[in-house]
Amino acid sequence: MSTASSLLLIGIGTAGSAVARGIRRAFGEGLRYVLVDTDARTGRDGEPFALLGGERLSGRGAGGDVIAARLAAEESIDVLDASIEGVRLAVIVTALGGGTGGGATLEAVRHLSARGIPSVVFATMPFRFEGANRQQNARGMAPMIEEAANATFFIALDRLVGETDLVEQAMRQAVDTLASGIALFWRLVEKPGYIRLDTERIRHLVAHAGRGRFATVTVQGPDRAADAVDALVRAPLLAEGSGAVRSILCGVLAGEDLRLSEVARVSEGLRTAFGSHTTFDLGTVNDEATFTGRLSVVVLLFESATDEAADDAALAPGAAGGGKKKAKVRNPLQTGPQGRGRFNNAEPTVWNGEDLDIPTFIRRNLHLDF
Ligand SMILES: Nc1nc2c(ncn2[C@@H]2O[C@H](COP(=O)(O)OP(=O)(O)O)[C@@H](O)[C@H]2O)c(=O)[nH]1
Ligand SMILES: [Mg+2]
Repeated sequence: MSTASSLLLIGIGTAGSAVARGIRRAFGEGLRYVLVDTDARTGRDGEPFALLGGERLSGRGAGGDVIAARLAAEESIDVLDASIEGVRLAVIVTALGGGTGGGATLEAVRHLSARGIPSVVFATMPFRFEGANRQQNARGMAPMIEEAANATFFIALDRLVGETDLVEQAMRQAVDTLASGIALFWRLVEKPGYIRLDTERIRHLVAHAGRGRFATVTVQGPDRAADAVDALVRAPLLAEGSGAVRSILCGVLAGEDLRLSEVARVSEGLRTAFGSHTTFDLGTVNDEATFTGRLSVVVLLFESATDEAADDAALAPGAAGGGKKKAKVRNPLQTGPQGRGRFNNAEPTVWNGEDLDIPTFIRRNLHLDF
């Protein structure tokens, strides 16, 4: 336990696990992670893997059914306990729109929270071409995940990838882009340079962060700091979102050629662009082998909550940690009605005698923190 990282990566579902694998590849050795799925095929030799719903689904997966996945996760989420010893912060990567990513993420977050482990969730939202059911399915889960997690990033795959013709290519590109971005975040925490942002600091920063936006950029050349700022200011993933930015978390990754003036340029540029009244935290990574000549910047923007007073209270010293709840959260994606109407357009499904068009939390009288 003493040598294990206190930062754990959790990939949930098929696509979530693919992204987690990509992060691990991009980061290199030493990243602590576990893959979680209802589908036994996701677990490969030598990989840490936790099977959810072994009894209920026999390792066959949830077949794209969020509710089946969620029930499976409810029953068996304790399997995560074998992977979380000494963990202080969990980063979850998941893909909404299918079954397990959507259904099991909420249970995982709640389980971790109950054990005092805060979660940062990176969740992809389906491509438009995947159809209305998947979109709706994802939008139904997003507010609940946002409410339960400490910090959430909803990443629209359409925005991440842009125009491509081939589905296969779009999917692969999405995994690569997201994985390399999150791997930079990992470097920031695990391979600190002159200005350190370790797990404990990040844990504190994200404890009450709420919904965030996330982007990375890599540039080179004589004006690389200014170019990085320009690119980030124009980044579609940072432009999205409705609320004002409350805090900025920024990592500058470079080789030993990193100049103080470049750090200052990035920091000033981001504050000017995204809000001078924000909390600003910056860390550096000096990785000569990988970064000499190049400059990468990873930016996490967190939006203000609807209730300033509650937000201030939530940020008070000592309030950080798992199990917290922000006072109020808006529908993160502003996508129309919440609650009962959510599955209206889904195909009717009857399973084990239950009408699955009625959301589980209504059928089962579960308490949700809306
Ligand atoms: N980036 C990427 N996304 C995928 C891929 N396959 C599926 N997705 C996305 O992930 C969502 C969930 O699909 P999947 O992972 O198969 O479902 P799950 O295993 O039940 O969680 C889909 O709606 C897509 O938006 C893939 O290969 N790459
Ligand atoms: Mg799957």
